[in-house]
Formats: sequence, C-alpha cells, structure tokens
Amino acid sequence: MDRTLVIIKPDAVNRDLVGEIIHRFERKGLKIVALKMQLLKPYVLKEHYAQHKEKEFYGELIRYMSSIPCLLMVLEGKDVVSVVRKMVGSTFGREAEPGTIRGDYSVSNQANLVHASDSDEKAEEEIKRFFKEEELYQYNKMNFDWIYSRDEKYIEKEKK
Ligand code: 3AN
Repeated sequence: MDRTLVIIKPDAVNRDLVGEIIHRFERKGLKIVALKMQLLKPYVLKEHYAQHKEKEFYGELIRYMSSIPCLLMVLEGKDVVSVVRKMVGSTFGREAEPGTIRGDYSVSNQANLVHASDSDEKAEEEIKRFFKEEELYQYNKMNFDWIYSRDEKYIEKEKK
C-alpha cells in the first residue's frame, strides 16, 4: 500500500478542526499508521519548505508553523498521495473547491489547515523527516475486506 504524510497545521489545532479532519480521512477508508502531536522546530520546517526559500511569505510560514504544536500523521491506502491531495483541495482557501477540507474551512492563502505530500517521492522523504521507523505501525484492520475490492487486493499482492 502507498503512504503519505499529513500535517494538521497550527490554525486547524487552534480552530478545533483536528477531529473533523481526521474523521474525514477515516471515513474515506484511509488507514492511520502513525499519529503524533509535535511542536515543529524552525530548522526542520526550513528543510521541509526549502522550495519556498525565496518567496516573500517564507519567514511568516516558518513562524506560523512553529508557533504551536501540529498533528502529524501517516496515512496508508491505494494511490493515497493523490486521494489525500484531492480531499485537501487547492492551496488557497478562498479558491479551494467546496467539499474539500480547505474549501470548506479555510479562507486564507497561508492558514490553509493541512499539509499533504504532493508525490510518492516527496511522501517517502517527508515521512522520514518527521517519523522514526518504529513510529510507523503495521496492523490489520477488521474493515479492510470492505474497503477495497477483491481485485484491488489481489493486484496489490501481485505487485509486491
Ligand atoms: P500546498 O500546501 O498546497 O502543497 P505549497 O507547497 O505551494 O502548497 O505551499 C506550502 C505552504 O505555504 C501552503 N500550504 C501555505 O501555507 C503557504 N503558502 C503558499 N503560497 C502562499 C502565499 N501566496 N501566501 C502565503 N502563504 C502561502
């Protein structure tokens, strides 16, 4: 199965949206394989957001992201990177589609509630940045048989 990193950002924590956001991922059928609360250090965030180093919002982005603890989670599922990006919505809250997390709860460019990895390569890199191997759990979920079809599970096994 594929994995992605999700960060529930300080604005979501402050606005009591943690449960709502996790609830959406659970209801979709995604599996939580890691979850923790952490106050992120500026040096880690500078690495995480390195591609925005030259942008004028970079300093404020690092300040806001390190202001209070975030929730960090790793989600597992088929094509989970694109599934989660679609659920999160486009970057700017005012432009994000209704029905997405940002579209439903954000009206800001920066305070957009959630970070989600944007490719499989980035997901792997970001999961390693924020989680130790022993923090990622492998376990069976009783509802797994009802979340994917037999074919999807069969194809998945063949790939391995
Ligand atoms: P996404 O989180 O949708 O992948 P990125 O990677 O372009 O978007 O931006 C990373 C984060 O930087 C965003 N989630 C947002 O918090 C912040 N950000 C992006 N663009 C702006 C902007 N024009 N003004 C303020 N903050 C921004």
